[in-house]
Amino acid sequence: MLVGVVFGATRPDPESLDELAALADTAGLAVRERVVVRRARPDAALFLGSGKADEIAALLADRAIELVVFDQELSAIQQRNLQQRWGVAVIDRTELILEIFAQRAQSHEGKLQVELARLEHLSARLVRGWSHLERQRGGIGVRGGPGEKQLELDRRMLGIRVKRLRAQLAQLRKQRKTRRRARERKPAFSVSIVGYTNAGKSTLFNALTGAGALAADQLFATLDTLTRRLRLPSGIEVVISDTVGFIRALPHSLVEAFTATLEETAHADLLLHVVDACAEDRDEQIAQVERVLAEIGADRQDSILVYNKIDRSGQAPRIERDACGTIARVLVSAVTGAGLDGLRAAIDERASVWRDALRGVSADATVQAPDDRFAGMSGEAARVAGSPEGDFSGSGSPESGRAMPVSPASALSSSSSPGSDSPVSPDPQASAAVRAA
Ligand SMILES: Nc1nc2c(ncn2[C@@H]2O[C@H](COP(=O)(O)OP(=O)(O)OP(=O)(O)O)[C@@H](O)[C@H]2O)c(=O)[nH]1
Ligand SMILES: [Mg+2]
Repeated sequence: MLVGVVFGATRPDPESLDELAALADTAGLAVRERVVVRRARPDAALFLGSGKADEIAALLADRAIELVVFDQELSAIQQRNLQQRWGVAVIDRTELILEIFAQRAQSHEGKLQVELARLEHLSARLVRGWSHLERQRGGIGVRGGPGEKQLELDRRMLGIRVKRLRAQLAQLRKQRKTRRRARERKPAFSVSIVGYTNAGKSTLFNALTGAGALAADQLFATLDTLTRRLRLPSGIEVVISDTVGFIRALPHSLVEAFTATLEETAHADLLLHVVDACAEDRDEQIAQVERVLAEIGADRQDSILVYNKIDRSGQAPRIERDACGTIARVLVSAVTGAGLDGLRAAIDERASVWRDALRGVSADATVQAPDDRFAGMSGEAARVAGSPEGDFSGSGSPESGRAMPVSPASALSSSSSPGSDSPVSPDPQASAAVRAA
């Protein structure tokens, strides 16, 4: 059973549960009933009123329903109370999405990310349940008790596991960064396909690259980023990636857990924001995607809106430019192929601008790239990246020459350790040079 609660004067509309129903379907659940109720505000104990809760209880028994999914987020207490009252499992939208991600995760990294998101979600609820107990305990005036001990234990175990997962993900992230650096040494224009779930990203990716990425009429069909090379009409070769879809109120723990994978998106030279042109809440979907992009730091990227599925809306393929003549929107159908030549030309146009800018940079030997691109690079790599060699050796002062291999952080911590008389302790001048570097 799907349950939605609308607050205030909004009229209850069963169609507001369409997306939740699609999510439930994706998770492999069969939806028997939809219930939408109106309330002035959520009830602290039950989320809905007790009269309504009893009505639902009767319906649950009558139709032998085993699971209730709420469209809104429930507190741990509301969830527990409802489960006890109804005798069936009760979850909310966030938990349903987490469940889908858990079913879908394929790669090692994807699995770690989903587990982390689940644990984060769980520990947030434990903390909430905990503060509730604390308030009770204050009234009774007794410290401790079995409930408290168990919670404390659970919380500690969760904390340990979360820490371990974070460390593993950080390691993977480092490897990813190294790979990205290697790519940057032989730079290729990178394109990321982003958009609301089910907008047709994978279908478009396949149509452009001939790859066999899974495309299905399901939410979150894609979880792992897939990357292919694509040669454009002008001969420029670009790297293009299909990514996980976004959704309204994407659980924050998921966005956080997936930041590492989404980071690739944040580094792309161009975003193709795919939009289902026929979706009823199309503009809302665009806004939601933009919100998540901002959250992962990818909102300042160069982007093109790709209105997909025009075979359904009956529009003709076309390219639209803004007042400055920059391509802003391309209308296509990934299924029929209409407008795809235009899209390729649009990517080509952006990639050409990028290539010309890059040529300008490599022609100008005095241009300096941002510092972090050189961190940990050998002199050889730094040269390849187009840096003036003199910055790293030879012409610098003896202090700065000696100081280079020391990272600023380690130099600072060793010089600040009290009573350190170690012979390698850097002299103030050298560490100042490090700090300056
Ligand atoms: N009519 C029509 N359907 C399309 C078009 N592009 C994609 N679809 C359909 O839309 C559904 C979703 O397509 P996907 O490519 O899996 O969408 P996605 O954005 O990758 O979705 P997720 O990975 O689940 O976030 C599939 O049933 C596709 O066949 C199109 O241009 N026209
Ligand atoms: Mg997909």
